[in-house]
Amino acid sequence: MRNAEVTVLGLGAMGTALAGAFLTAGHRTTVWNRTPGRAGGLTARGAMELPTAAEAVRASGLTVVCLADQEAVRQALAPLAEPLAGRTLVNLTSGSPIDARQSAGWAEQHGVHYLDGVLLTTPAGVGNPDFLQLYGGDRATFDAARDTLAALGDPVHVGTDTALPSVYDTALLGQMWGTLTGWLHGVALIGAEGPGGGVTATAYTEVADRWMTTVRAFMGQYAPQIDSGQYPGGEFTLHLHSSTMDILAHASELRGVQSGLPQLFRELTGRAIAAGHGEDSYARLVEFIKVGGPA
Ligand code: FVH
Repeated sequence: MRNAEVTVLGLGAMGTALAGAFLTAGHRTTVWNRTPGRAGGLTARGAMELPTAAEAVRASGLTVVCLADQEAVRQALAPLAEPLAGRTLVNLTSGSPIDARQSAGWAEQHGVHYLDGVLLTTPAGVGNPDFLQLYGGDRATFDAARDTLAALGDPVHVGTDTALPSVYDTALLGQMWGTLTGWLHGVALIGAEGPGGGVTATAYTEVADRWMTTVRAFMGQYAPQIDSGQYPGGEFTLHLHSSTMDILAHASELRGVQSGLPQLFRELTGRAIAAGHGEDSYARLVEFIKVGGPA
């Protein structure tokens, strides 16, 4: 839907990028910022800056709020219940699942259609469909806003629970840190002096990037095992994982690499094998990661 009306509350680094992406997509964009004077580049591109948040909200059917934190959102939204009533509010401010539920409760109380969302990118990536943006809330509300939100990237509805995007955000960041730490361990290991060492990070990463295809294949194979609770080990059992982990630990020790990862891998796998699951797949370890899993 071209030339839709959209309002952006907050012109920090992220809010400015959001408003810019809406303008690039051809949407009539209204902006407001607590401190005036932040909209110069945007008004030069056709954005309308209004002096109060209430006037800005009234200018569009869809408002996106992206402020420093959820306390700022609460402060900014408090006087906006009446102008927001019947309109759609999308909250792209970082926060906890509890924050999301509280904002959704406030919105419902005042007849505001609400979506909570996360943008898994920095301002530079806003508008790039390769970067994830996840939304939680009423599906019809999402469908109505989807074409406008598509200006920011590729919007994905993860469910009607408004707390979901926040949990996805932190889970995916945890996956990113785990993957990057494993990659850094590999860079340090193969870059260290010694037989087969001294390889540059760039050279190693050309191979490591191709290896991620295999890692993704394992994720796709293990997800249904986790959902079913059945973990057939097939050709790669925890016993085999364990023996190859010993090689990683030994090589890391010899080369002075100290990420703590070999110890973590061996501790987790050791618990599962001690509990009798040595013939199971690596996915069995989820039972030892989950809250309340076997100690
Ligand atoms: N920047 C990033 O890379 C990350 C990417 C992922 C998402 N985060 C989250 O996005 C939210 C905004 O982040 P930001 O980088 O745009 O933040 P700032 O540049 O510091 O701008 C903050 C804006 O918030 C306004 N503000 C602060 N307090 C209030 C308040 N009480 N009432 C109204 N507005 C408020 C501030 O206004 P001003 O100081 O200019 O008057 C800015 O517009 C954030 O949740 C990140 O975690 C960014």
